[in-house]
Amino acid sequence: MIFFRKKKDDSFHSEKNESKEQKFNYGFQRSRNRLREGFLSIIGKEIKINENFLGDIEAILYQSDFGPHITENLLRKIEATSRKQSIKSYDQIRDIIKEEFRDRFSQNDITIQPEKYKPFVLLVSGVNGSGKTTTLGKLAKYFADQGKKSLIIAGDTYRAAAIEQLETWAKRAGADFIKNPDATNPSGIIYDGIQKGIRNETDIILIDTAGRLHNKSHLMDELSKILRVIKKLIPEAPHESLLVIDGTVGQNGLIQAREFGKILPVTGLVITKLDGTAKGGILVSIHEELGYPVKFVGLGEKIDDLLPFDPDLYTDSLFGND
Ligand SMILES: Nc1nc2c(ncn2[C@@H]2O[C@H](COP(=O)(O)OP(=O)(O)OP(=O)(O)O)[C@@H](O)[C@H]2O)c(=O)[nH]1
Ligand SMILES: [Mg+2]
Repeated sequence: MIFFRKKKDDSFHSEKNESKEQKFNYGFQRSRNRLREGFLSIIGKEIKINENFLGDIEAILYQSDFGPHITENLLRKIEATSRKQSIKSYDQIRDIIKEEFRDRFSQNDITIQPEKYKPFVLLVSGVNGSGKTTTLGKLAKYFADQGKKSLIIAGDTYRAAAIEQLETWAKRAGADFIKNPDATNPSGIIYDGIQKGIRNETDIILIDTAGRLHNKSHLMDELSKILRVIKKLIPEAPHESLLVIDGTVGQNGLIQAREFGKILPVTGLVITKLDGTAKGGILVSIHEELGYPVKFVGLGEKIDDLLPFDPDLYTDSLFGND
């Protein structure tokens, strides 16, 4: 078992001090451009709500992956509104969409209250390559910015490179780090790590796990075991269990992710790589499909590119707010 404490390394932090509005705007740039392209023929022009027009809107929303349910709901709303008042502009359509999204996310509670427990234990899980390790590093930085002391546990004992990757993130975030390069399963290191965290009065313990596919039963069993190990030391932990989902994956990734909820008490989602897709509507689809709150969004590869999800900023970034 190897444990180190590091001073914060500032060289990896973004130089620009962008606001969260700017980050959302930048992260959803591709998606916004795609939607703008779709809406180009109606922006600034007088429109007429008819079947053709609704068909066009449907195609645009589909292309951005808002999914059939949400798209249909929006079309119905536009139609219903047009029966009560005349809809003549894109701005009015946009307002209807915004209102719908506001409703949809009104119950989306992103609150994470690390001060409620000490140590506060946060676990990440998800399929291979979804962005777990990166997210964990970014979270350590997020909590460090709030003056919290974190310990990262390298719970991915399958890939040697995973430990190094995580160690680099821990250094960047100024977090303590615990690993065991010789371990063949994660239980021991997680057990040791939590004990260490308790002893050192760490505020937050962040546990990384290996990527796994839902149909690999031994790996899914291992998740149950991880849960048992955590609970053995702190029965009410993990206080936060975040399922990390790649925002660029299709339905398959979603189906896999759903299986995690059968084993872990998932408390929320982190949707990553949203900067890498023009189909930003996928976020609403994933939320709808899995039913967990979206707590954070990954909008880039830098350490500051993980942001608490904000439905208003999300909608403004997609549809504009001018
Ligand atoms: N553009 C972008 N890339 C991201 C984001 N989050 C993660 N990545 C990239 O996605 C790739 C995979 O990230 P990891 O954090 O290693 O994913 P993981 O889930 O830990 O992978 P496994 O441990 O192998 O299952 C890396 O190249 C990351 O830089 C994001 O929000 N935006
Ligand atoms: Mg990883």
